[in-house]
Amino acid sequence: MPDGEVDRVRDEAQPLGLVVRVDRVLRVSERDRHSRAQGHRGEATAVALLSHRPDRIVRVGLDDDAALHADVQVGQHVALAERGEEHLLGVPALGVPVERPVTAALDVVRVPGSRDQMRPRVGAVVARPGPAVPLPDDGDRIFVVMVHIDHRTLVAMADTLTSIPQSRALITEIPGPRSRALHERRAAVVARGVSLGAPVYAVRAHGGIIEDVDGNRFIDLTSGIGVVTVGHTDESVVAAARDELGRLTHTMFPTVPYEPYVRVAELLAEHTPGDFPKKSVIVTTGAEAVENAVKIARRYTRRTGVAVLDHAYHGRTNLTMAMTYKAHPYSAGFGPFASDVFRAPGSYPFRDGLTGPEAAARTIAHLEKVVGGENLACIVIEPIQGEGGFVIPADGYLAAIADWARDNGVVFVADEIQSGMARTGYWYAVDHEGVVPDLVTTAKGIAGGLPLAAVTGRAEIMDDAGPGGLGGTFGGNPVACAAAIAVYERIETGGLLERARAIGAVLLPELLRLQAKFPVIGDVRGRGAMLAIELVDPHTHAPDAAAVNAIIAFAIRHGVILLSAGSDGNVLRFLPNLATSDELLLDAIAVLEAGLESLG
Ligand code: PLZ
Repeated sequence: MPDGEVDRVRDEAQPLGLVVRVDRVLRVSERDRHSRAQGHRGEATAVALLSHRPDRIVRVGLDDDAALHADVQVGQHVALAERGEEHLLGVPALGVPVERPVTAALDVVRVPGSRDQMRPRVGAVVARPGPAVPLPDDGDRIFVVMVHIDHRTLVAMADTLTSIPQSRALITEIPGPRSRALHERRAAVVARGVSLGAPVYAVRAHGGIIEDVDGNRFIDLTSGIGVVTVGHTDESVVAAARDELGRLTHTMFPTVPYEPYVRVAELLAEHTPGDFPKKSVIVTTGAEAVENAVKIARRYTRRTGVAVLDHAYHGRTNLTMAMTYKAHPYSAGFGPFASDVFRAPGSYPFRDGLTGPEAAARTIAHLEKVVGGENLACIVIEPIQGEGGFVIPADGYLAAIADWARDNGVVFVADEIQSGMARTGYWYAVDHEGVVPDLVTTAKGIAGGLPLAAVTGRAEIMDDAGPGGLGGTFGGNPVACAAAIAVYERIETGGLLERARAIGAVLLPELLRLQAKFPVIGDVRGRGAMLAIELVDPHTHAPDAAAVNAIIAFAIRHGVILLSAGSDGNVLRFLPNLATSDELLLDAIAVLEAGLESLG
């Protein structure tokens, strides 16, 4: 049987109608559930262990649930892992035509707790009495079915059980037919200004792998631009978000407050650099965090000027467009722009050859000339520039700028939206330099994929704005906060700072090896799991964006998703998530090497 194909040959021949092998656990989203039959009856999810033992139906229920002893019906609602099929529960397609009564569940999972806490997960299955059920990692042993239990709604959990083999697999040409069909639909209704990276449409993801609608599996070296740092669909993050979703979806914190927001602010205070009282405002997106940082600094200093650097990226809102370096595609034609934004040259060692102090002197001299330190509310700097090409300033640059800012009463804002939250092997990239900013923006990696962002900093600066001055409807949504709390825990207890450094230790030597072999690689740089190569003409050092684009196109055809960066588009960046195994990383390097070879 080809990889991943579902064998449903015998599913009607067996007493339980469930002899179906699947190659992995699948997700059943609300949307995909067949609601006709059980809509009015409530539904529950059970997990059937099919490991060549079609007689085992596992029911999941509360410890004190009398219904566990009642009959169940395992019916049509068999969730089948048809490769790439979103429509999981189409009854006719399954060839299980009639619901059949089942005399009893043959195995019972009792989950302690009250009914509204019932969130059965794989962990619950593992905890059942009897032989351990393998975790879904091996992908072909656990299977999700829907069972009816009278009028009870015991609510289901199937999407927790995501598991995708951690390997590349190319089933169709790239893009496959389903991706192409989706692309046609998209072209008719999605604005052209929303760019298109990979030409494949994702349907699920886990660990370091994204699976597309055609069943192809890709090694993801983008992490949604550094967002799912703890790994795709990390079990504890998904569980925390799901729990909170069912408990408290939204109140708006300034209207009716809740604990998870406070907890996230505590965690931010604890993990951002600096040993002084800190406060936070939690918002939803990175650009919003940057806007708020500027707003807070302006209010505190009673000044208006904002300093930013060449190659900076801070967002797409009106103010952050003005702060972002590159006009195309980010700001051209979208003006007029916010005023009082001043741009200065930064430190780009590969291109300017300056030491940190030299580059800082240049930045400072420029700012003093064009605006004057006394007119600046803040200077906003990415400690490692993200979209700008993973540019790491030369040693001592950030410290010199921070000193100058302090001496001039300028608020030093570190935009750590891409470089923060364990990405570089430290909580924040400034930690590498021992530099302590006044304000820090955090977003992307903080909530495992849910939208959450924050400004954190010195209490006296943060508190200058009065009640009502900061906030927004969705800022610090409870579900995103719950996910963020789980992310902090995963980073701390899962050794993920170390893992980020280990990823750097695996990838950097490989990239340096490739640099020695391919002169098109002008520079190799990065920290932890934030790495890049800059491609240039070997003779003139002119940026070679065409080579970057060719490699990205080659990589996707071979099952690896890569991303470009850089003001000249000539940087290939690597942002693997921290659940990506060394094996996957090295496999991706092999594809990169073949891509470089294909340049000829
Ligand atoms: N500051 C340092 O990296 C977002 C954006 C890519 P938002 N970077 C990825 C794109 O094409 O939109 C980013 C960042 C830094 C601010 C932002 C903005 O964060 O959450 O996208 O608003």
